[in-house]
Amino acid sequence: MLSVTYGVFRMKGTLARTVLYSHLMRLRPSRILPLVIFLAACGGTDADTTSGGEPSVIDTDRDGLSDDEEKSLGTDPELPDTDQDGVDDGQEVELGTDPLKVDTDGDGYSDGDEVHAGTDPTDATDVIYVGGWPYNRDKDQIQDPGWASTAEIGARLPHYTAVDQYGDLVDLYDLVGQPVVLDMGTKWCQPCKHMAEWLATGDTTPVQEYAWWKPEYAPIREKVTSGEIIWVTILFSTNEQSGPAIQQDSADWHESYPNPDIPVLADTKLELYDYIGVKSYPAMSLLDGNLQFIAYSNSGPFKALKALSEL
Ligand SMILES: [Ca+2]
Ligand SMILES: [Ca+2]
Ligand SMILES: [Ca+2]
Ligand SMILES: [Ca+2]
Repeated sequence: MLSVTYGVFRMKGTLARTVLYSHLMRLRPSRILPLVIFLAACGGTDADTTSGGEPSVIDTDRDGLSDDEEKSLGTDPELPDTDQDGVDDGQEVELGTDPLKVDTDGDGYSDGDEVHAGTDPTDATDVIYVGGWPYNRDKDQIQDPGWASTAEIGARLPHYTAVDQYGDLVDLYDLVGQPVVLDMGTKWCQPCKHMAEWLATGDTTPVQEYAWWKPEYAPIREKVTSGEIIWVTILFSTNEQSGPAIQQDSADWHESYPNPDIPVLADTKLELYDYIGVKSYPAMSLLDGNLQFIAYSNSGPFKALKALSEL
């Protein structure tokens, strides 16, 4: 009842208050005009309504909800964003999201991320990435060195977007925060397939035959599964004539070697292929949490695997 009353109080303008007061006070029509004049003289904003002489609409944290409304909702009247999800309490009430829950629809993306990305924070079927990959609201602030920059230790990966196994356009600048493996290969490359088999099943038998494999690399897969690192597989070609990969290749690869934690991207414009300067495959590099190269290679997985095992 209290919040309904305040909801009325929050209606803009003197007229709304006049209607309310005249109703509450059961005024005769002849008394309404003096009341309009009195309320207008009192200032006419919606923050100074009086009832019984007490201030009734105070919004201490200026989040659009009065302190009393916040009391009834259970939100903090002195904190605009009670659940710290990036959406102020007042806006959450307007959107229909829960001001006390970071991820209202439980789809893995916070209310703030969904509002920023433009997906529906109250619909669990509307997600930023079907694959559940991370999202970074601040990605526009990352300094992009551009494709003319050189791939080398310490350099940041240029801003790269590519389509994944589900058809989503993945922005690698969303993946800041943890090390990122760039595992580049082709769909006919045998060692790439064997690596993917290991990543899908956890069985190291397919990779043990290679000179680059060491038993201490086996726990790397656990780090991928736990989200400690993000392994990104990038397919750049569909055939020996180096035609660029297409989205169907990503979908097929994921079907053959499913690992729910690995985005499989198609380098449809050969942007990453040219930037890395791939000479043989798999060509694996490792980026740190700021997407800067810890290990760079245009030929083979040796350096990245070694760096990964030393993380
Ligand atoms: Ca407030
Ligand atoms: Ca919030
Ligand atoms: Ca929320
Ligand atoms: Ca959500």
